[in-house]
Formats: sequence, structure tokens, C-alpha cells
Amino acid sequence: MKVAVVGATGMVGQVMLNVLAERNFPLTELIPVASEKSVGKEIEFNGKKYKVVSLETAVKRKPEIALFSAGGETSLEWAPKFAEVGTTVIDNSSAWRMDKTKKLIVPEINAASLTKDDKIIANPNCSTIQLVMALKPLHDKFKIKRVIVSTYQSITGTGVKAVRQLESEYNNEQAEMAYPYPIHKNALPHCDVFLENDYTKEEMKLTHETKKILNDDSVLVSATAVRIPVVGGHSESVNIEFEKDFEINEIKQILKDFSGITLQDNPTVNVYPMPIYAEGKNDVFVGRIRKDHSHPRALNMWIVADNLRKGAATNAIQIAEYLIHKKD
Ligand code: 2RA
Repeated sequence: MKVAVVGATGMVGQVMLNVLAERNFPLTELIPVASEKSVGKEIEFNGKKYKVVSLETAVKRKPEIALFSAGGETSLEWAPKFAEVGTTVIDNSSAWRMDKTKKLIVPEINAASLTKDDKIIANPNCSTIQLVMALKPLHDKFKIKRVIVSTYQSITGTGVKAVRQLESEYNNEQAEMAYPYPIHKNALPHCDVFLENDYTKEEMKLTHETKKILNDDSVLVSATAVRIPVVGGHSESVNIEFEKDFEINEIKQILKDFSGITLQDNPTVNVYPMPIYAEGKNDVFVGRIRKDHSHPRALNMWIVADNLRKGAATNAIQIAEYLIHKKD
């Protein structure tokens, strides 16, 4: 199977290559794709060297699957061109996520909705993926009325420039700024850009994408997205109000049984999810599960995941794995 990785030299693209190799994805030919300035560069994959090619060249090679992580503009222009030659595109940008004709997929939740006619499939935003992984099994059992989520997001979600800014500030050196303020010893309540409603795009992605993935517009979601000087993954403090009564033990068992979730919840011995633990892993880690003492049908929890893996590369590759193992 020919697989193109569009954005192969970027942070998520590099993780896609690592995850493809780790999971022994059945590819016969890798087509690494990047912008003109990277064309001709060599990358190594599974002990073999591959030359980076242009988008034009990649389309002509007609890959069966194209994993995109190259920004919305590239996806809007090029995903249809790949689809026209029969490629199934799994796109990590926000370009197609809210398009009513495109599916927004977290395999453990809604991969069953996919058909062979889906030639452009949207990978949700990283902070959404880890949130809905915990919400879905609980929504099915107790019907979620409202979610209030505060995120504590890794600077890797912004990209290399942000990582360089933190390293430079930590070493007290000058650096190009990825953020309007220093990120070292700071917390920025500002992920992506502000909208007219005074929320950021990141916050509204959590609201809109969660509703689409759960296929339930009645779920109310209010988000605050914060950037913190961490690299291993995104953390989220989540308050969930249910329509139905629940017992905490039921909640923990349901989460423990849900594929892709690892429960890390024993505060008496300091066991709870942390980005330094989640980094490099593909699961979503859930802990600090406790009744909300201020509301009879609400609870709090803490959710952590590697935003470059389950939040991006691994989720996209799991979609591809589902497609190749799906019997039509
Ligand atoms: C961020 N979720 O963390 C966004 C994009 N990766 O910046």
C-alpha cells in the first residue's frame, strides 16, 4: 500500500512516521511530501532513505492513503486533488472538520460511520480527541448535559517555533516569539486567535467538534484553553453534568473498559495522569475522578494525552488502520 505523508518534515509529520513504523503499518511505499523548500531532502523510514517530493509529484503516484498535517490551506487545495485520483485523505488540519459533507473521526467512537465513499476524512483537534474519548462512554450511559473544560496545553501544539521560544527563555537567550508574551514561568489563556465572542478558536473547536463527534447538539460545552510551558502533552480539567444519576465506581469501570483509555486514579499514593508520563504513549489517561460536591449529578476529572500522538498522528493512523481492515 502506497502511503503519502503530507507535511512529513513537520512535528506531527515526524510523529506520523514514527507511529507508522512502530505499528508496522502495512505500507509498501512511503511518499514523504513537503513544501518546495524541502523537496529533495532525504528522510529515513524503517531503515530506508526516501526523498521528499512535491505535492504535484505525490498526486501523480496515486497513493491509497494520504495522511495530511500541512495546514488548512494546503488541505483545502490538495485533499480534493488526491481524492480525485482515488486516494483516501486523512487530514489533521481544521479545514474539513466542520464541513457537513465530511466525517470527523475518533476511531474508538465513530469509525463505524465510515464508508469507502469517504475520500476526505477529518482528524479532530488534539484537545477535542482526548476530551471526547472520556466523554463518549459516559454520554452513552448517563447522557451528558453540560461539560466545562479548562485545558493546559503543551507548546508542541503550536509547533517548533514555540519550543524554540521556551528553550531560549529558559536559557535566557533571545528568540523569535511564537507567542505575544514569554511562555517560560507563564500561562497564556490564549490558544490560537480570539473570535468576536471573546473565545479563542481553540475553545470553540472544543465546543463544535465535541457536538459533531458525539452526534448530539444538545451537549453544552464551555471551554477555556490555556498554553503552559510543557512539552509532553495536553492536560484538561473537566466538569461533567449528567442527565442521569451515577456512582463513581460505575464511572471508573466504564472508563477502564473503554478501548484507548488508561485509568490512572489513586490519589492516596499520588497516582494521577501527567504529561511527563503520557509523552510518547498513544492512550488517553484519566484520573482525579470525583463527585462534584456542589452538584448532585456532576463530577470532575483530569485527562492527559500526548497531543502529537493520540491528539494527531496516532488517531489519524488508527483511522487508516480501520479503513484497511474494514470489510466493505
Ligand atoms: C494547539 N490544538 O495545541 C492546537 C493545534 N495543534 O495549538
